Amino acid sequence: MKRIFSGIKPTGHLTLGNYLGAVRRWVEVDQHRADALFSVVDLHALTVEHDPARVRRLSRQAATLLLAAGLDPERCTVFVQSHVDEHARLSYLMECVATDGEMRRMIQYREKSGRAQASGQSVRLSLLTYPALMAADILAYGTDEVPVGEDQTQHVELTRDLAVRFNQRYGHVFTVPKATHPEVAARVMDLRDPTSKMGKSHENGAGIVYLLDDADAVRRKVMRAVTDSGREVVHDRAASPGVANLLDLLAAATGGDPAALAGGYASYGALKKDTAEAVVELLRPVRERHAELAADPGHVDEVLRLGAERARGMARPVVDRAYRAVGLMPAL
Ligand code: AQP
Repeated sequence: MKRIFSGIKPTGHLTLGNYLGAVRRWVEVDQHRADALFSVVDLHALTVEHDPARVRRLSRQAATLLLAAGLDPERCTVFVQSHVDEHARLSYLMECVATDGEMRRMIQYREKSGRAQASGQSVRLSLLTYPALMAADILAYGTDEVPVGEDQTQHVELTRDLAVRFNQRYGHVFTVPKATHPEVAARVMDLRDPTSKMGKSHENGAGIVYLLDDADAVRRKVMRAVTDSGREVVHDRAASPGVANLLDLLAAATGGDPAALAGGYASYGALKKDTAEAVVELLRPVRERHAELAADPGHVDEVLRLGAERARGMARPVVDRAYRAVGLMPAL
């Protein structure tokens, strides 16, 4: 059976981008077709300035939302990254295989370090080495596939390179994984700035639909989405990114094809209205189930405890093998 691993960072409230780009497919497809692990990758949240209490709160909320969205702990493993020491253990070996140059080439590093510097913050070393930890997350489980949004493609490519390099140098230890993406909405764009992705850590939330937004907030954000000065509804990401984004969202929420849907609209207003209602209906069951689960934190804790136990059992032999392969002496 195929092994799948993917994760989500508790750097902010989960967004519609996270849902359509990743979580929905984990729920509807991945957990049924493979031995799948899904993790709240909290160590990654420490690579930028953060409030410890907020990270803790968001980690629990993210785990609760994954269950609310439909991940079934009977079918897949849901856990928190920092509960499984093997991630940090293997990350160090990945740093010993990776080069400084390939880390610096990562788009996410360039963007986030640029943002930190622009706001007068120092850039954490862990932001640079982040892809080594992400490679460890994936490789520790002998992962075949990594279902992610398109923004993560470069990191998965680097993971592949590191796995191949490690295997060539030290003998075969790691499965070489590949990234998979959803067919529609692999990149959901910010409603107010449709040339940049909808990201949960962005400061201005006006263009971001959060999974826990109520129906009125969703409607308000979609109705205020930036379109353009034209009138015609066409699906053209280069010429009309805001309109294309709305069509992508509508298609992802209703199951249609974005270019075909465009033909049914004579105005941006009507498109926005239908998109808003489709998103409200898409998120309604997730929000309702989240409220039920949040009222029973003991249940979520137990799911995470069992998930970490299972994940540890899978990762430990792989990481021990990697430690032996590079020449480290086994513990006595
Ligand atoms: N806008 C998006 N469209 C499609 N997929 C997306 N993903 C994230 N945003 C979009 C996918 O969701 C999964 C988990 O994402 P993450 O937690 O690793 O990243 P993030 O939500 O982008 O988090 P950050 O820390 O808040 O980053 P920035 O600063 O960019 O906003 C991944 O599979 C991701 O592809």
